[in-house]
Amino acid sequence: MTFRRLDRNPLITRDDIPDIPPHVIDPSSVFNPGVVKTDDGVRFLLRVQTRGRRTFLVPARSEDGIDIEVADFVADVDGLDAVGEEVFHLYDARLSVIDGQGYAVFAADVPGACRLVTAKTDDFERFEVIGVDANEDLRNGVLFPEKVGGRYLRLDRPNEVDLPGQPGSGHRIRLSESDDAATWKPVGPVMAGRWHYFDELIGAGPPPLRTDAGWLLVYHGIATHFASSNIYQAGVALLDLCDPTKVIARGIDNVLEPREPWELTGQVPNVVFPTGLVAMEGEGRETRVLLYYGAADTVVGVAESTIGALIDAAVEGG
Ligand code: BMA
Repeated sequence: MTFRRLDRNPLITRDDIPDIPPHVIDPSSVFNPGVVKTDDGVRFLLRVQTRGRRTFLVPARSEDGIDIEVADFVADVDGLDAVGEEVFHLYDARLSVIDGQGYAVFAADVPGACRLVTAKTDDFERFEVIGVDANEDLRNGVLFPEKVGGRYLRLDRPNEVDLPGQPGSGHRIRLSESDDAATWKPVGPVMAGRWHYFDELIGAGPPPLRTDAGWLLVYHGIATHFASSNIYQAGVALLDLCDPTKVIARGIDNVLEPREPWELTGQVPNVVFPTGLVAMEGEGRETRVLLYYGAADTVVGVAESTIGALIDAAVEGG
């Protein structure tokens, strides 16, 4: 078993979210957290959904990644006007620190599409928009935690697949690059969904972690079962350190799938949606990692593994 769920699950539920009038009062759900380890502990940006199905981003922090202190305010995002369209929801933040600077990449639902919005931050509480991919329908944008070949790199996921009655989805993860983390251009495809198997539709999960074996990427894979019931799982792959369009290995099996009652039932059933992967104590293959994920679009779950176990899961049968 690659991931072991911690006993303290679900880690964050709506009961942990304080009322923040007038925005957040007795919310419906908290899920898909952005997570990053900083010099100042583990920082989170929680996706909180109200009973009006409005989305607010609430910061949280933790020393050990488990005891979480949730802020009593919503995060500020300045400069959203740059999107140039009405933004219904800003969500599924992926957080990074690159050369000491904090970043977030958000998905932004606009009429008929989804944009990626990149923002800078010094405290993971206030964000300033620096770039918008205005002409593309994309989701699941994640930054690499360091520049590669002098450039910022990002994994993103074009929304090219129509699901009946649902927002656009996608079946390929792409690499993009940037000189300034604001304006992005595509480099090439990284990996595609595998029809008939666990990961028919895919998207990057948390920002990749550097390992000696390559960039360790946890991604989400969706089994569509002919659209009768979508099952969201987590898969793992290794990308070449110098050229991440090259997939070194990719596991055949998922490494986490909905099994617990709080993953199987909720606002959207059968969903584990990984968005944070943090290296804790230890060295090399023994490094302990914590995976944070939205469960059933209702709560936040956490599971632990090691770098070595995840590399093995990507390589075995991959
Ligand atoms: C995806 C995204 C996620 C969500 C998941 C399951 O397409 O919209 O934000 O958690 O579906 O509903």
